[in-house]
Amino acid sequence: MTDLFADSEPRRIGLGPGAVLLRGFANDKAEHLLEALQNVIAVAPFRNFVTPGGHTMSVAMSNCGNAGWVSDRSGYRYDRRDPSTQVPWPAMPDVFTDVARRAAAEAGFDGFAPDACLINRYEPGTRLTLHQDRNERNFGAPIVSVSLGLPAKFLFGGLTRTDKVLRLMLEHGDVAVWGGPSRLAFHGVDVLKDGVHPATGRCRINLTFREAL
Ligand code: MD3
Ligand code: FE
Repeated sequence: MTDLFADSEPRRIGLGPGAVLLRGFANDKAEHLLEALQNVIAVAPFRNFVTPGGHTMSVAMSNCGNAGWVSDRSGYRYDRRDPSTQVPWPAMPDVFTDVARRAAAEAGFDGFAPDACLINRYEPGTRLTLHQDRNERNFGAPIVSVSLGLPAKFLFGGLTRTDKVLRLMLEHGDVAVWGGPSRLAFHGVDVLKDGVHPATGRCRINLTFREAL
């Protein structure tokens, strides 16, 4: 019997200390994730936050869970409510929590209990500049990210802004776990190339799960 995948790329790729990429981990749940996402977005639509510096972010964002990441002229923070309506963020769908917990466990982080999911929508031409995620309460917990739709070039740096940056493509169904010393690494997403994906159309969706509160 010929094994078509015998020499293919590994499904599990170590990216750094505590950082693991699980290629295609969410493939079989992608449709279910996107269906649940529609219900979240119906209550808390995508919007472009303004940074403390006064720039409007090109990536459109929403949240679900007990807390959501928000930004305005006064700073970045987690808030239990959507600032545009003052209504609590929609609950995290079970399929979201399930994928995040299983991926974290696969990477060696048992008991991951995300209370916040930031939802990023990239359209062609949008990008996320190099940054650290440091608004969460507990840096001991990892961040789990799920990529859906169009592929993007992800930039993974070190603990200082000027460290050399690893570039890799994140594709539909890929899940990455960022824990341990990699939890505070600089990272970003290069300008999204135009395209159409059967699952999402002309965009990329990224879910990031956090223990924020
Ligand atoms: C490495 N999102 O929402 S996900 C973010 O693709 C964010 O939308 C990107 O950066 C996106 O803050 C990247 C991968 C990721 C997320 C968090 C990390 C990588 C990380 C935190 C620490 C180190
Ligand atoms: Fe980030």
